[in-house]
Amino acid sequence: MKKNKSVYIGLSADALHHGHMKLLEKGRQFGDITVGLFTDKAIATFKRLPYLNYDQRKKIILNFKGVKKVVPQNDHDYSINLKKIRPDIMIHGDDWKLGYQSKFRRNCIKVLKSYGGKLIEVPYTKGVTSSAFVEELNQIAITPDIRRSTIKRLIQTGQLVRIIETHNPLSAIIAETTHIDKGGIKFGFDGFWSSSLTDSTSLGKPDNESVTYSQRLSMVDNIFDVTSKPLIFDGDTGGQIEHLDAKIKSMERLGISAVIFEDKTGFKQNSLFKNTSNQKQEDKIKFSNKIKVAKKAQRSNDFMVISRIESFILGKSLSDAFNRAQAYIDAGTDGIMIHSKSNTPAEIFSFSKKFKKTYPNIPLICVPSTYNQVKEKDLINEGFNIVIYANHMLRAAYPAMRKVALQILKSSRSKEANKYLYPIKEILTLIPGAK
Ligand code: SPV
Ligand code: MG
Repeated sequence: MKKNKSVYIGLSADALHHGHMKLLEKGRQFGDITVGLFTDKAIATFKRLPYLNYDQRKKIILNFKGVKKVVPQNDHDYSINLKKIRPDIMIHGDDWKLGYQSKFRRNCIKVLKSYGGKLIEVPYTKGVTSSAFVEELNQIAITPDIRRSTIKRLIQTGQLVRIIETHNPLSAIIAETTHIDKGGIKFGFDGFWSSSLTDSTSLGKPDNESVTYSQRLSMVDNIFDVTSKPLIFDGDTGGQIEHLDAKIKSMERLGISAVIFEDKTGFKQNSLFKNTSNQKQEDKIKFSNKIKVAKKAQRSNDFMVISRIESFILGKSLSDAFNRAQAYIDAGTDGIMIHSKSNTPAEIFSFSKKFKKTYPNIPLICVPSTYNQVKEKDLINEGFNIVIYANHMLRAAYPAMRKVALQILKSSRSKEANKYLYPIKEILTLIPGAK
């Protein structure tokens, strides 16, 4: 074949290895290569957020021999780009014959055939995967700056960001490493929630701001020592306004991505208590001022200050919640968390409908603890950007430990509790590096 053909190759180009070089070398033999570079969103839908963002990856791949052009590959189905670009040749690894990619292969073959294009399949390079490489890279090369920026990047992909509570490094390791495969797509948690409820409970204290930020941030530091995912910090009321500057600085320095302040005042109690008669919502203007001070304090571009609206918790109306959202947005907040302790999602959906009409681009967050029947696809339909599973790791651990303690007392030995326990052999080697 003469060397003047147009060639299309789809790549993520996040962690390049010799397998990719094989594809590019093959492409060069025929002519100029256009790389369909997967966007951050496209990668995030089937794996995790790439280590490098789109523009960084584009710069690298444009410098490879034979690559003349880079176009965004927005979808997993290359056939959409093939229709537009009509390359003479498309090159792909032969691994897509099986599994969830096979339907995209069929679509591509159909489109190529329609205008006389050709598909060349290169044998898949075994023993090296970019995903494993990126995960390893994240473990050794995560910096506070990179970690901090991740929540914003995740929101920008347009996917629902899935956050789970972690109250210590072990629960965070579980949150980071637990994945399932649903039809070839990897599902896991995108990040951690540092909950005032579970941090306080782990320390045997009530959730009333008696545990200090310093105590809680040192736990976050320990969590960050052994994980790579981003974290959203439950900032309670934020405490004294004069201390906000220092608190925001400490959070940013650690690599926390966002803080959520709740619009309550006075002696703070957990919002999920049945009786809220001694809980008081902050004045709208005063809370807006708090948000302004917090936003002014931040040093980085990517840290987010999110406002949590407690109107529904305190039995107030949708219009009260919405007016507050408007005021907090005017004050510069980066997102709104609408809280509810209703046993159905109707309340938060009434808010999201109104909110997203006026503010389609302001991130909206919910915490489905009491209305836990709600499915993520419904939250997506209602325009939510982040879901926080706010207390589940600790609520799982407590009954498990209590059951074992009771069993040992009942049996006067531990043999009967064995069925509830992780084997000694496994616990010894649970943490990577243990010998
Ligand atoms: C927390 O997890 O501490 C929260 C959420 O603030 S809630 O407990 O629902 O108020
Ligand atoms: Mg809390």
